[in-house]
Amino acid sequence: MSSPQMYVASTTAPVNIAVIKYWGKCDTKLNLPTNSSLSVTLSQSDLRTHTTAACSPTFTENRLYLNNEPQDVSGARQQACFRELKALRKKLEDADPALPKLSEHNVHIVSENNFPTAAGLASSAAGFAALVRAIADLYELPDSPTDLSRIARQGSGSACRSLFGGYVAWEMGAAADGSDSLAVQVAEASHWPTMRAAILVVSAAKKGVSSTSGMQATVATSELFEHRAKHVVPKRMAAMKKAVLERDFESFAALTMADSNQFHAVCLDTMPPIFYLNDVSRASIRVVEEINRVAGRAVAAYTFDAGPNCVVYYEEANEALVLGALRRYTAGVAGWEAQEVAASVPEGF
Ligand code: 2P0
Repeated sequence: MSSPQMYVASTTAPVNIAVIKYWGKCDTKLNLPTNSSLSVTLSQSDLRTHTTAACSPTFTENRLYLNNEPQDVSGARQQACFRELKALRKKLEDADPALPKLSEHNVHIVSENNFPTAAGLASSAAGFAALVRAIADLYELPDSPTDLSRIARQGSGSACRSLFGGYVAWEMGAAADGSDSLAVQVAEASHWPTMRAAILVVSAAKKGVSSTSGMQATVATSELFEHRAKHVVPKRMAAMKKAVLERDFESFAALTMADSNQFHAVCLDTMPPIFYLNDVSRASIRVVEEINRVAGRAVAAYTFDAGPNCVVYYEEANEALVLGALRRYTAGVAGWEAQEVAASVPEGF
């Protein structure tokens, strides 16, 4: 008797770091955001999730392992991804009866991050993007990254942006069913080949307040948040796209730092307040401000997500200046355990 066939596909997905931040949902089930956002995808050689998806008629349930630990797959987010991808596969099978009926099998997923998980380093973004891409490859789906971004978004909002390299916008959309809330590439990484990012890992510990619960508390309690979503972000999205398309680093830097600061101000305006930055994060802001003051213009831009780790964008020509100053100043900060990752932005994929 021949053993039942197992189908396998592997992929990697990169981390993205937003320069215009996503924070707040108007639909928690579909992960529909209250504002659009824009991110830079970082090099996969430095930060990525590697994921293998397999299916077989012998699998009795869906399973997911992350860094060798079994994960709960009964959550609505994972279920939404499995369901939508299976539905797309089922369409292919209905159109071509010769195709194996993979949509009828359970899937096993094995994922591994090469960076701290849930420490505000966008692990859920790379994680869900890799999960969706791996299953899409397993099912041989012809769908574009933008089509798949609608599914990845339901796993974790920021994951929709990790299906592209380079500079990526998540357009919030207007449809109640989320059909136009998706990621589009603003520019390939190769459009701005001199862009660099350094990550100062202030803490690899798991964050105290998850993004999902933090943003819900913000939506419920912060007035500043409403002003930001309605009156600030739309203008910044347009200005950031222009800065990227024109490779205008000074505008890119000013917008990036202002948006990080406003996101953390909105966190502080939440009741009870959310503190993602710590003393070391604030020290790194001062270092970047000092680098720019001495340079006489913005040559470095800091940004922080839902955690204390600092990402600094700069251009290749200023690498010695920016990394040298960061090393020099941070060496004197008590409690600093920064490991620095110089991560170039990757070629498009
Ligand atoms: C961002 N962050 O744009 C912002 C900036 C954190 C701060 O996207 O609930 O993990 O899974 O949709 O995507 C983190 O939020 O939240 C995030 P869910 P997600 O990158």
